[in-house]
Amino acid sequence: MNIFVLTGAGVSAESGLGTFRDKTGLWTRFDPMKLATPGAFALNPDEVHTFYNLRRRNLLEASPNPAHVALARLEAELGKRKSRLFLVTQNIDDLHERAGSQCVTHMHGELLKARCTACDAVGSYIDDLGVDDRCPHCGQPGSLRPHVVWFGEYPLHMATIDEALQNTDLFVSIGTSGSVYPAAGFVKQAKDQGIRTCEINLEPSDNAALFDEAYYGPASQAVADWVE
Ligand code: BV8
Repeated sequence: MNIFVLTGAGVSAESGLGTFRDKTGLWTRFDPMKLATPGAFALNPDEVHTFYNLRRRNLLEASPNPAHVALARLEAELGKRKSRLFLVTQNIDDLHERAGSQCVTHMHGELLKARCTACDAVGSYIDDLGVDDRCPHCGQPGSLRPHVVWFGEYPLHMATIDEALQNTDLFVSIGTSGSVYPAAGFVKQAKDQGIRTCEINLEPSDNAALFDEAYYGPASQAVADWVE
């Protein structure tokens, strides 16, 4: 039994990381749509770096919650039964890994990594990033950007994700509003292949109608209950 799990900001909400479209938190001051784009970075790299430096510092203070732990347990359990959990996340935090998940596909990149716009090298980076930082690989000054996928940029690992979707028995979407594509389109892809679909969220998402079953409530409770 292979399970495909897609997670979004809701799975990390109870770890204190902001979501995008809820009424509280970081997003009341920043508009991710204006800051998470290549155009914004070209125009105003300082402001974009500040936006991600704030989130990186938040992340370093945060810890995984029972939802992340339950998914790490599920991965181990399925592995014992020669089955597979394919975990793809829209989140750029490392809480799935810190909870023990061994195989996490970050389709929107990773906040604790930086990429050099000169030599394309990607490396882990936990300090504040700034316009003067030098690439540790090629030495080029001012060439580092957060290794995240902005709006208008192509998500990562799409071929791997498509392949996993072809070999799945159950599709589960956790903590996502279903408002950002192509991630929001995965559930329709699964349904069109006759795969059973399940949503676990605080409330019905934009594409709630596409799910065969749904469990609503805070992820730390709802995901742990579902994994049980
Ligand atoms: C692209 C990284 C070309 C940076 C992010 C159709 C097809 C393809 C593209 C598009 C399309 N239509 C429009 C587009 C363009 C665009 C897009 O989708 N725009 C939207 C706004 C309409 N998409 C893109 O630009 C993508 N690239 O299209 O490339 C292409 C074309 C075809 C095929 C492939 C590629 C790139 C998008 C990636 C942008 N980068 N993040 C960063 O983090 O700063 S997106 C960012 O926002 C997140 O990564 C995430 O994906 C999204 C936020 O969504 P959620 O995670 O769902 O978070 P949200 O706050 O919305 O919802 C939280 C949910 O949790 C809520 O439902 C809430 O109820 C729930 N919740 C809250 N608390 C809890 C909870 N649930 C449980 N427990 C709780 N405690």
